Amino acid sequence: DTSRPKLYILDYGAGNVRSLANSITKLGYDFEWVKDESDFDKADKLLFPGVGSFYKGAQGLEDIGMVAPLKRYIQSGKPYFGICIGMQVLFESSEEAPGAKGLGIVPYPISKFDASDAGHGKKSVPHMGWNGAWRATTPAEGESSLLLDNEDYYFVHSYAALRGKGDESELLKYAYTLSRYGNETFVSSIRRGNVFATQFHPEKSGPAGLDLLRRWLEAPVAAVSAAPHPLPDVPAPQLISADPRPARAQGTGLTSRIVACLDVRSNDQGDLVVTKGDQYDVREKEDGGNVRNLGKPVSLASKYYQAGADEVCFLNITSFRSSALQDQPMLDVVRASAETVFVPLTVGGGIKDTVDPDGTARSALEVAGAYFRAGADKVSIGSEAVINVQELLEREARGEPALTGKTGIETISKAYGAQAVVVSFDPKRVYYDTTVPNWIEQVPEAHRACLVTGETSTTRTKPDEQGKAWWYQSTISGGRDVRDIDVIQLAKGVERLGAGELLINSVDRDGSGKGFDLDLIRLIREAVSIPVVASSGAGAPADFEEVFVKTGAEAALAAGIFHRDEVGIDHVKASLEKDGLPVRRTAL
Ligand code: 1PR
Repeated sequence: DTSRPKLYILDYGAGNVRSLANSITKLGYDFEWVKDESDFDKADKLLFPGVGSFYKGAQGLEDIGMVAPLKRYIQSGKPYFGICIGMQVLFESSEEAPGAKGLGIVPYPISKFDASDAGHGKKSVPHMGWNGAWRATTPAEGESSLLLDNEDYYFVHSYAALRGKGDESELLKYAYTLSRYGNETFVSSIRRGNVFATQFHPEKSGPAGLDLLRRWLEAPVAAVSAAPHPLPDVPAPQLISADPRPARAQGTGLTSRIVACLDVRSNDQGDLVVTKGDQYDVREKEDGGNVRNLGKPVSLASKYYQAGADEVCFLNITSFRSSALQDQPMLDVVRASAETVFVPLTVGGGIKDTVDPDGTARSALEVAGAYFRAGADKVSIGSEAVINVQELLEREARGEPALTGKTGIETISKAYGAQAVVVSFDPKRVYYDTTVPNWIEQVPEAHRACLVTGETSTTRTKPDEQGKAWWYQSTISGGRDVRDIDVIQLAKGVERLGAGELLINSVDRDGSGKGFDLDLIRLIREAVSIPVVASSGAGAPADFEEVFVKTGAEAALAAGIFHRDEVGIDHVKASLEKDGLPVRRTAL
């Protein structure tokens, strides 16, 4: 169709641009990737989905010689839509990369969120999850709206156009929406002339995000174009309100995030199936001990997206036995899921340095890269993280530099950003009988910070835990081996290595339906300033409320209750909303 505007996407190879491509295709549009300078002349509309870091964005563009052509494109007045880093590069500079220069279209700096946030509860950085975006200024007459005020969008970033960091007069001319994270307000999208850009990811924001993309794509080119820059000077507009979030005055602004998890492994016939264990045992007690089969990974992922999951997580639970890059079926599962799931996708299992059966060495970074290109937004690292932190602590004890820059966490975090690296914990309780005199002496000194004594916190398990105390030991290979390192050591260690989120399972609670291990989640949440996903043990909607309220976890994950259709995601969200916790609305 020659009458249709020619749409181009600019990619500098930094991360998951597959999702944007998938959402454009889903909306029925064709596009081309920008290959060289001449494509900027051919483009009628341009999308720039920046992922990674400001440095990667600015430097990545520089490396492929695209800085000047991109600037010319924007100044020509043709429509531009930047996403995340694709918004930030329009600014002058970023605290994230002091030497790197942005395009300077918006003369204002990008700054880091303050994790120490006063007065709104502890706030983790990155700002990761679903938050609102409210119109900053009164719409001009006849203006076509690109987004709706009462929707939530998916954000994942540590830096933003925070208010109060410089002369705002130019910033406010661009500010389209404001959002708030804890006590900090930032410009979450800009729109002026031909320039539109969002800090959040519309391609990961479910139906609301697709709707926004559709509006921009549908708008006739003339309606979203401008005369060549510089744009005519206008007085800085008045903000509608200094507080963009009147309805969510409490809390950080993020919704309580619900994650659906699919443990995937091949069954004895060699097919990938979604399975689910009890305390990590996935074989049927009867039925010849077959691997429990709960359905097909791609169709279940899509079902949970439709049902309103805020995120979908795949854990390839047996991949530590083989090389992930040889595991094409898992890559296929991610690729196919990314075509129908427009919320973040996490993939775990086997993300580590490996050697293919033919002897080719593969770094963790390469393995992760293959998943990102297939459509994953985050990778989750389990066993390898425990080993890395153990080695880190040993080096430190010997007085050597703690960080080598060589671990998977470090290399992936550097290349794709901390937000793309999740560490998955599989801790096991180590029990002590507190009725034995001097029992405390049996507890290794190093692990006493992680000791829980007295009553356990979930209402339903109290009777089981009388007379016991315990700490949480790290395990590897899906709980098969234990390591002499506790979860606090692990949490602090992986945070230093550059992890951006922690997924906290529990071998004791997995599949039990007894509720999340609140002591465990609380200990870890207090030890770090990155987001925490609570996992293992969800049995009823009330368990989710309990874990959010009592631990401050940013997200809660469940598997069994969703797979067995015992409790629906909508059910969990309705129950949270009834209790006054903010949730992303899920009507599709
Ligand atoms: O070590 O980097 O190769 O990663 C392996 C990954 O596989 C780890 O993230 C590890 O947690 C996971 N894993 C390994 N073995 C098992 C197993 O079950 N035998 N599954 C396993 C972990 C825990 C969660 C589960 C929640 C919620 N299962 O994935 O979804 O416990 O379940 P529930 O709501 O039913 O209680 P590496």
